[in-house]
Amino acid sequence: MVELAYVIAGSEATGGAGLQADLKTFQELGVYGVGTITCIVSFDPKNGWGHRFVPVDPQVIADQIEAATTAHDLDVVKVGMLGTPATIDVVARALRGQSWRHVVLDPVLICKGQEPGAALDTDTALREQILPLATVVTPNLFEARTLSGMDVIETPEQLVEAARRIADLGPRYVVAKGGVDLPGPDAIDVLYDGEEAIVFAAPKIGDERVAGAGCTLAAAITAELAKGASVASAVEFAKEFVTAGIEGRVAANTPFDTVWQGAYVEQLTLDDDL
Ligand code: PXL
Repeated sequence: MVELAYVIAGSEATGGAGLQADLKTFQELGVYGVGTITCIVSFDPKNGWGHRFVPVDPQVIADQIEAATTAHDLDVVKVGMLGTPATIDVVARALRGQSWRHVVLDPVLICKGQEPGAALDTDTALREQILPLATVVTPNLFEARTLSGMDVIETPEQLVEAARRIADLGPRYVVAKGGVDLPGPDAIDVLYDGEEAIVFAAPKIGDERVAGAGCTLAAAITAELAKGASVASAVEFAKEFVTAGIEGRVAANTPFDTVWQGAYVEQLTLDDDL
């Protein structure tokens, strides 16, 4: 029987990030994906591809969660962009309403185009209501700085310290992502499990951010956990999967490329043919 993975996240209209990237990742990794939409992001090509952000009505989010969790016995969920305190309230209530084997939180903090004031409320609500429910959280460098309260994170050691501080806020496992933003030749990610830190390093592929990398990494971790992997092996595999997706990235008319979730399986097929 196929395993199921659930995602509660925003729609991103170009197909590069958000729920679209999550569901593509689930499909590539052989799990049956179920998705709930929290908000709709439509980049604006007339305005520097800035974010246009529309939250879904909280009752409609609750209805979607009711349909998804009643139709299926779901025990592994990824939480992506939430976007407003009202959305966070309704998602936190739903998460508390049943037990989960894993809650993987991609703590998407701000979205360009949102009011800074509203974003602060959202950050606080995410930290107070969702973070303590997460078993795994995957902050990027900016999110790691915000959640840890550390102004400067420039070395792998500082990234480990940030992961420790974020673990103190509730989640058992913290995957802190240095990505292209941490200085040095390698893309460094840290997995902290409450006791020890494992540092993953892979040579950076270019020095530009590729859209959808964070979403895809957290979704790949979620899919692997759904299939029964340990957190450490899920994270290690997810990094390989995203690295392939970045290597095989899709160019678009946007100023940034996007991850191709099909690249990992394509590479495997090529290897088999040799
Ligand atoms: O990559 C972060 C992200 C997550 N979710 C949605 C987004 C974005 C970035 O654009 O639009 C819906």
